[in-house]
Amino acid sequence: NATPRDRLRIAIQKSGRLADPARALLASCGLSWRESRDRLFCYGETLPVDLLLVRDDDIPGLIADGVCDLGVVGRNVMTEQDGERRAAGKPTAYRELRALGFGDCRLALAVPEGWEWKSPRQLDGMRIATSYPALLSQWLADEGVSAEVVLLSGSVEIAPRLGQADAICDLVSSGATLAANQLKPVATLFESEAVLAGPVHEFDAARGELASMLLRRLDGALRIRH
Ligand code: PRT
Ligand code: ZN
Repeated sequence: NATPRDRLRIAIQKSGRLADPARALLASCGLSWRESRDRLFCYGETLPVDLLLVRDDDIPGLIADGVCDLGVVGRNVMTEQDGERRAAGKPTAYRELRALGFGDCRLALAVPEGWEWKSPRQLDGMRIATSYPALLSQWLADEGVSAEVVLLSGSVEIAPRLGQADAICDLVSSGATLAANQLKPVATLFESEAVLAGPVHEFDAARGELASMLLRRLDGALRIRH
């Protein structure tokens, strides 16, 4: 699919929670870049490793299509999109190479504060709003619950107050957003952090050597941090 390249291309989030820590981590591996004027592409100076600055949701697809070789993305996004690919009959196209130790959060099921929570079976016949339909559907199936998944791309936490859903399934870190919306977490579906993602297949020779060197440096940088 992609044209042969002897440079490695890494996709990271352009702006958002993972943007600065991703850059800082890669810089601590000895990489530096000359930024292009549109700030979408950063040309690697010390090593032939370039950055593509994108929305986090685009990162797994860029790896699947071979447009990028590696990406820094939330495990939540990677696993959700893998689930959506499988549901569409497509093969797995990317895998987690390293956990990076930042961007920690969990995907949680939350219900109105007034509910007395006993078990997932309480959700039978209910509507649950989420931006993570594949992860939620898998969990519901595992728990033997039949509920309606309401897909929302944002502002999931206000869905119960708007009458769009009875419960929600969303990312939580401090829990302040849930509390502000009179919701309480009752189950954790998935633990997440930022990961380095790569393709399931091996790289060709030139990029393979670059990728191995980068992983060695990354392991060194991660060891110092922990
Ligand atoms: O523009 P782009 O699409 O790239 O950005 P985005 O808005 O989709 O992503 P962004 O920057 O919000 O999040 C990027 C990644 O950070 C996520 O995919 C997660 O892997 C990770 N992350 C870590 C989080 C959180 N913590 C988090 N708390 N992502 C989102 N949240 C949101 C959550 O959805 C909820 O609205 O923060 C709110 C809850 O936070 P608390 O602290 O109130 O519990
Ligand atoms: Zn996003």
